[in-house]
Amino acid sequence: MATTKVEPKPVKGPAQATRGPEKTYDGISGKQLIELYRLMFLSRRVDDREILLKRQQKIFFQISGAGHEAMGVAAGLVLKPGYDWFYPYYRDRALCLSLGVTPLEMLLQAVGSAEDAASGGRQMPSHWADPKLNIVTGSSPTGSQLLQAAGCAEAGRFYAAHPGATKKAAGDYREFKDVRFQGDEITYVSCGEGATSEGEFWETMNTASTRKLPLMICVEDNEYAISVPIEVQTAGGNISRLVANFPHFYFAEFDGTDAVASYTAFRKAAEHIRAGNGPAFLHGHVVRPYSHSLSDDERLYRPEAERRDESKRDPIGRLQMFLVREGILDEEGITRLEKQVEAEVQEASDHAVAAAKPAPDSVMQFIYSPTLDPASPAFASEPVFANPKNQAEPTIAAATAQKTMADLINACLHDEMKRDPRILVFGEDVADCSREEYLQQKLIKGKGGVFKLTSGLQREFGSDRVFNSPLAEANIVGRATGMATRGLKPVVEIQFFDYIWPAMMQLRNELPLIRWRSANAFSAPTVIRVAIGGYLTGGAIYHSQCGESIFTHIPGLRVVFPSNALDANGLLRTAIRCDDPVMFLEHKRLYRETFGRSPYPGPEYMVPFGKAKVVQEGSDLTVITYGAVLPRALQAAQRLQREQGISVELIDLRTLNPYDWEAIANSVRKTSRALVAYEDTLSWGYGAEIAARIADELFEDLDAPVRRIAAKDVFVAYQPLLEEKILPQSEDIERAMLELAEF
Ligand SMILES: Cc1ncc(C[n+]2csc(CCOP(=O)(O)OP(=O)(O)O)c2C)c(N)n1
Repeated sequence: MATTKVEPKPVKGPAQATRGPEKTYDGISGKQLIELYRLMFLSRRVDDREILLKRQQKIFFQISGAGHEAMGVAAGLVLKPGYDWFYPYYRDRALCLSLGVTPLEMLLQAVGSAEDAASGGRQMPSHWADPKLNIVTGSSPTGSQLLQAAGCAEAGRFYAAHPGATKKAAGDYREFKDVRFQGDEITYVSCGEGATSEGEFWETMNTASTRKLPLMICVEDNEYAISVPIEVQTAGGNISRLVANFPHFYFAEFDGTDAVASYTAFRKAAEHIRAGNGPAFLHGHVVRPYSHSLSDDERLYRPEAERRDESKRDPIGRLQMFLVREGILDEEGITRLEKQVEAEVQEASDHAVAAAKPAPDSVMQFIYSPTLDPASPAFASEPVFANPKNQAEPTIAAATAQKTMADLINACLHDEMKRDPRILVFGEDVADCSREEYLQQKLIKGKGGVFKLTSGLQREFGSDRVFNSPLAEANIVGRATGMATRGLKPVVEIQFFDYIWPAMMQLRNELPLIRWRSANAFSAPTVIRVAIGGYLTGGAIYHSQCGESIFTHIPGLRVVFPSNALDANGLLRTAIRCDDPVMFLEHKRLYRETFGRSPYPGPEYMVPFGKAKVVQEGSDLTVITYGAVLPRALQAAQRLQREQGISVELIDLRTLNPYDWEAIANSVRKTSRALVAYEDTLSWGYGAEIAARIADELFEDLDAPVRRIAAKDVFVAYQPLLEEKILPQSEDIERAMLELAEF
């Protein structure tokens, strides 16, 4: 159902006679002002209707856009749906109505209907999404949208500079991505003044400024974040004052309850951005007449007098008075318009309340791509090692040389970047050299990552595709998410697993959820390479951590953990070509290990996800492991075989989500004994889940308890003697194997 536009008759009277029909208000015509008023009133009425429905228990949550309407319609008048991109805050109902979201669509989300195109009943009301209008699925964390919007703005800029990258290609994620860009499009993102206290807000300001992004950051300041007032939130009580020195911005601070003043600010900001001058920061002062949400009662912390004073600034009352005063619309016209809006909302509400509810069985849909399954045979290919006989003499050695895991990850990145112009690599220190001229003048060799895994990528593919990020992990993951939403394939690096935590909001609540929470309307397939693990003799507490189970616990995120060079190459290629977010864990100790080296397997080698490798067949017990424990377990198994004649079947999981249950079950059915070996702390670690499932589903097949061997429940200490005691060593694994075999 489309919103019906009313055409109220403008009042005829002295005001119009003297000013004439052409009078405009900073370029807005009387007719446009009437339409703005209609949208604002419609927005308020949809809020009121939701409040009624909540009281009738027909919807389950309500948060209003009341008091913010003038800024919303002003932005809507300036920006273009389906052309510009939008990351609206939950109070942006009026903006979304202006862009073309209908009252029915809003109410379908409120009732949680199957017909809710924004989320299929998965998200609360006011969590906007519409792929046709370029309104990107939003969430509830107050600041995470900002960094994603920065990434979205960067993507548009990238496509404008590299239009060839937009072309579709068969056989990988690109097949499912329609990429659109305009060249001068703006990305709009908004938040409340409370959300400006989040680090992600400041990270976004920083990146918008350093990269001169076409980003419009809009702060809707109603002076309260639930019950916390502005003076507690913002030093000095005014966010505009604090951000005023960020270079390249257009700044405006204005009365956000005044539709014309708001329009002026948005119009000028859009001109600045479309001209390529950089981002804009728009700070509008608004009001919040309806408490924070229906779960809040502001009378508990705001006295009557303050609320009464604020009500005088209600944007709807203000515009109504303006229309009458200027002779644009009389009382009768206003009444007629409002009646039409009421009827429209009533009709939408009746429809929404009767609309189909989602099928409970649909809950598992769209956690991952429904069209591209990285566990399928499409992602299985054989390595093509160079045949020394076919090689010219000097290259024989190079082609057949045993390469390290670091070499083959680097080779995969080179191959894939060559194949796919949409791949962007960024992170801390990943570039060869941010100061390009040093590279050009051949003054330096280049860095290419603290472990050199990205070495030479910037040199080969340029600084638009390979660049350093600021030292801010949320910045890396948040921007990558925004870029991936626009069809790019960011392959980003988190320098040390130990420092991934600033990105946790993005990793837990955003990236892996984009597809599910939008019922497949959006997706953000990103690869996050993370250097992980200990056994470093000196790595200590903050350079040795594991913790993979924290990420396998996140629905929507694939987790990969290779143990050798060949697997790392093939699994990384699968990670890049698939259409899901992937966390690619690279064990630092394995980067340059002699164990598990391999010749280069060619540019098409892929290992499917969820397919374990039986590293050694055996009959007495099964050991399930992955990562750097694999070579230690192999050593232990070989010793046991030699010295005690015990035959161990050793399984390398290779990917942790999905994981190969079939391989585990087949082996345990054969050996009747299972040991899960992992490097992370024992309790609540990844192996606990595997052990629980074996105990549950293979109980009848077992001749012994399911055992685990892992690190002690403590952080890894610096002194090698302590580290050795804390992490599971080959001898510990051997002892655990022996005990289990003898049980
Ligand atoms: C990261 C995060 N912390 C806490 C919350 C709970 N919460 C929801 S809205 C809100 C206040 C937001 O205030 P502000 O940004 O000023 O926007 P307003 O609601 O006033 O428009 C809080 C604390 C949340 N959603 N996200």
